[in-house]
Amino acid sequence: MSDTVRVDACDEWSPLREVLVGTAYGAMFPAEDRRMVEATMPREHWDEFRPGHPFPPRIVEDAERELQALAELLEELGCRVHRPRQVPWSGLGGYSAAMPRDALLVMGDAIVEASTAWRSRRHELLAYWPLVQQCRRDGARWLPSAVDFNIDPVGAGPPSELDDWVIGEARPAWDAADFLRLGPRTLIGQRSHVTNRSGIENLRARLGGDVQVYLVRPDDPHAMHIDATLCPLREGLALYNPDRIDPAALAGTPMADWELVPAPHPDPRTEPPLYMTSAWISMNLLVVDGQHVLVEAADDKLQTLLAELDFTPLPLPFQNVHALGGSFHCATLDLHRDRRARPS
Ligand code: DAV
Repeated sequence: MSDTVRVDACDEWSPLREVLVGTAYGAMFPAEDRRMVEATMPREHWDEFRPGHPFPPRIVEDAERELQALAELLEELGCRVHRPRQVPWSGLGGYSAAMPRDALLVMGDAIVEASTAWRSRRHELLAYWPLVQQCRRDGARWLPSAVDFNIDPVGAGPPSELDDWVIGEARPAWDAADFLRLGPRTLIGQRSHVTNRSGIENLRARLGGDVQVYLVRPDDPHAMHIDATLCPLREGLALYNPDRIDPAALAGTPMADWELVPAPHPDPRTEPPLYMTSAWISMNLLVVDGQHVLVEAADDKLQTLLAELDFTPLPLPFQNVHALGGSFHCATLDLHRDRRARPS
């Protein structure tokens, strides 16, 4: 295999060839403004989000084992796997490099740095920088964020901008996980507590006029990231979150004529705690190719549904990664999906 990193991915389902898998190393509770925490995080865990507070070491260790097992499984399936550099987040007021999906968006041959709203994420690129440099050397386009991460967009803006969202327009803000790729010229995304209007304009401007960014408005007062609301499985087929979105809300987008299947309601659970997400993190799946889909080992209903839809679910324990804020989609970043390959 050549050492060259290939960056070329413009959907969520073509056969995955090269991928970044996050690391739990050094994960800290992100000490964001209390208003941001209250807008986006589960109420029973609000007090965990304070400066200098690491996630429980046992959860971090177990999450790292789960991520390592994911990396090994993807390698067995023929993917080349990269891992982030280990960064001591405690000294940087940082969060983690467990969720590379939020910080970087790969669209075609471009890697776009998100203008993350959370100030705890302002140094996150340190973890991905060696890989980004290698990608640039090997021909990928690098589109850095030009915004000043020191400006905190929380609460800053006229009240009209803050009606629904905790951030205003003090600077552009967007997280990559508020967008999904549907083809070489198509993204679908949402405004949220971490993505503002100027952030969407900033993303559009950096991608250039060829790429259309369609917006949907899920019914989710805590909206932060779209990847537990919609989950494309293949061209023309997606799971949707029946608590958050009515398929009618996709009118006017390229998903309007897709087959949309409601994801099964997740079973409630308490251990390890879901500090940062709802139980709908269950539908944050990673499609490996036209056949294989990664799904949490305990999510039986989802595995049954995927089998009914003619996929082969690949069950893997991942609940400690869930405790850090995401599942298989959040914890990975596709670098290369082979659009020309026939689904295996
Ligand atoms: O509860 O909807 C979504 C995914 C986090 N990256 C939630 C969390």
